Amino acid sequence: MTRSELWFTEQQNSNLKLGLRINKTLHSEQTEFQSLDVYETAEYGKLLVLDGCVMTTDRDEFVYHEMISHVALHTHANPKNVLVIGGGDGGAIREILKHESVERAVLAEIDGRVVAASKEYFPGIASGLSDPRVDVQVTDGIQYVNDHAGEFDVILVDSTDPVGPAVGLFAKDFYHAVHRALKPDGIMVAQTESPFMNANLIQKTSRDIGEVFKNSYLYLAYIPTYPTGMWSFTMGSKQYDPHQASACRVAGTKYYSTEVHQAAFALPPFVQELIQS
Ligand code: SPD
Repeated sequence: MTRSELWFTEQQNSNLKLGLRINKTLHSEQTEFQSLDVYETAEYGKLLVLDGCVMTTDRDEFVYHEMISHVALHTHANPKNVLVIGGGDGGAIREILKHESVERAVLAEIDGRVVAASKEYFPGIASGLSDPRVDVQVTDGIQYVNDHAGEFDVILVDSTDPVGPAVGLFAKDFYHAVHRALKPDGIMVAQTESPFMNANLIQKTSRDIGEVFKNSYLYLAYIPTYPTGMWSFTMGSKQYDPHQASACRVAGTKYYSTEVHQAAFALPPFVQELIQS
């Protein structure tokens, strides 16, 4: 049997590409907001691509979804109301629902086609979207936070990369709106890209979130199919300190643990320098 010579490549800059061998193209469309493709890859299972960028794969999605969710949800003493902005595949929602304290999880996703494609091609990732605690809103996340002051314990910004529909989700005005949408002890976490590829963006978001919130913290996780594999998240917290988080209170995680929570905040000096300058 001959191997397919079809490759998906994410062009990271003029010198760097990430490539995944494709067995089959399962879906391709241009939505109102972006291009959306689903491929079956030879190494990483099914792959969701938006505007040419890897969003998630069956094989490594757990790292990103556990780390964008559980770090904040274990830092907060009693998270009941949680909002995810973006994240239409449902992976963050699936993790949030593992917390018994959570009474309501809202997903504010601008592109309903992402939700539909995830339900069809990634049922394991989208599995929480039909849970009675979940409210799926196909809407602009920026508008949603502006309209819901003081409602949430935790807000997760599970955005695409800072191009196209996601640009506004990396702006300081948006972090102010997120701050207003949180309760007095609320926490936000935003995905903030790769220290190798996006140093300037990390510097800016860290500074902006640090100016808007009482405290900000950067932490890392390792995601093979994201550019360079090293990925950052930035937390803004009104009160809680993630170093004082509870021990892991959910079962069945494959990356997140009590120890990984603490270790994720240990930054290599070159990353530490980014957020100090
Ligand atoms: N370069 C990849 C950045 C994507 C971050 N969001 C992914 C969405 C998965 N729920």
